[in-house]
Amino acid sequence: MKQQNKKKKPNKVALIFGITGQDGSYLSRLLLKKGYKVHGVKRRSSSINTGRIDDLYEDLHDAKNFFLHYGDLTDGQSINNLITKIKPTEIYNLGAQSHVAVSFELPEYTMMTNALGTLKILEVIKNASHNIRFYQAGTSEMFGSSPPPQDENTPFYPRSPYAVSKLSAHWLVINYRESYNLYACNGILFNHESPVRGETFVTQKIIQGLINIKNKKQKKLYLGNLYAKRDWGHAEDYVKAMWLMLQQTKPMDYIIATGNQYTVKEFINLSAKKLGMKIVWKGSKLKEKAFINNEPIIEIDPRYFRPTEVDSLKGNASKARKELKWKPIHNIKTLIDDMIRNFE
Ligand code: NDP
Ligand code: GDR
Repeated sequence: MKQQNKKKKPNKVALIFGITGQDGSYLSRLLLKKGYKVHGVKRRSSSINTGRIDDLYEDLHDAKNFFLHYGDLTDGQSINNLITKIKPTEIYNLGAQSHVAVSFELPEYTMMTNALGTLKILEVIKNASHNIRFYQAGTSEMFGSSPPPQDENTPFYPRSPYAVSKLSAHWLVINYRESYNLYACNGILFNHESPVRGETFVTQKIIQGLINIKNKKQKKLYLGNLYAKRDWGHAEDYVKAMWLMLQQTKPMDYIIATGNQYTVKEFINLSAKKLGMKIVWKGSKLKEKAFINNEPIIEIDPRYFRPTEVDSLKGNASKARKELKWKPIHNIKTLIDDMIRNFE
């Protein structure tokens, strides 16, 4: 009788670096739903940094399937200790200094975390006594100035310390896969957003700024390059692709993108329309401004320009659609709706 009442233990154990970030919070939810034990690595910080997963932790306290541990990608010993103790069957490396503009200010830290951090994980996996499948969070930034549409065969031309660090991690994954026969995949994900997107990334900054202006809590929004083109998807769709990559017979690298492209200015226009804000653009270059009732609400601040910009990204995810059967459910409009709904 006792035996019958015993719950079946999940045999899949995931370890997520970057669990406190946007993607970490979506991926945790997905894996828990699939019956995984989910372990996550959080950094020590002076104020609480688990806001995106706190509800999850409380809700699932009784389920005993969700665990947080202190660690850091710059601390090889902590990575070794965690992997040895937890014995994950899958590791997702989403941890990174992920802000492109900040990487110009913190190039060394960005390389240490994003490139060397990945190397440290790969070394532990190489020496582990059991098989571990590995997902590396690669990025469309690695294509940099290679013209769109970008796919798995497009040459890389990174344009920031962030992109260089991610490209270094990308090649480390390939090299460890070929040298040591590891099941390790690079997901080359194009921009993806959500209601829990960091506040300094342009989509969240625009939506938050417009809502604050509408509610008279803020007068103006200052932005940089309005003409950069991005292929924006929804994080909820993109974490499914991460999981799918680790469920195949052979490890491969995949592009994940919507195939649609908008400028930053178009993203503003779509968001303003959804919010019922009638904006009018006037002027050009640094003097370009958006007005409501002749009051300027958006202006350019050159401080937000980057030393080198990535002008145009648009991904071709045909390989993932065909081989992984990956299909996004969101589009730009449902993404914006979702991000706005979060403030209601
Ligand atoms: P976030 O910036 O939201 O999250 C990054 C995560 O990494 C956070 O949990 C952060 O911790 C953690 N982290 C930062 N530095 C370290 C460190 N030294 N040691 C351990 N953890 C660290 O990024 P996203 O969720 O948006 O992205 C996830 C990954 O995917 C990142 O690697 C990013 O570069 C990559 N990527 C993202 C895309 C996107 O459009 N979102 C597109 C393509 C790739 P803390 O919360 O304490 O800061
Ligand atoms: P990105 O995203 O650099 O593509 O990297 P971000 O939202 O920061 O910038 C997108 C584009 O908008 C322009 N821009 C501004 N950007 C910010 N952050 N703030 C502004 O005020 C502003 N004004 C204009 C930028 O110049 C850029 O062209 C994101 C990150 O999530 C990376 O980790 C990830 O790898 C890539 O997406 C794919």
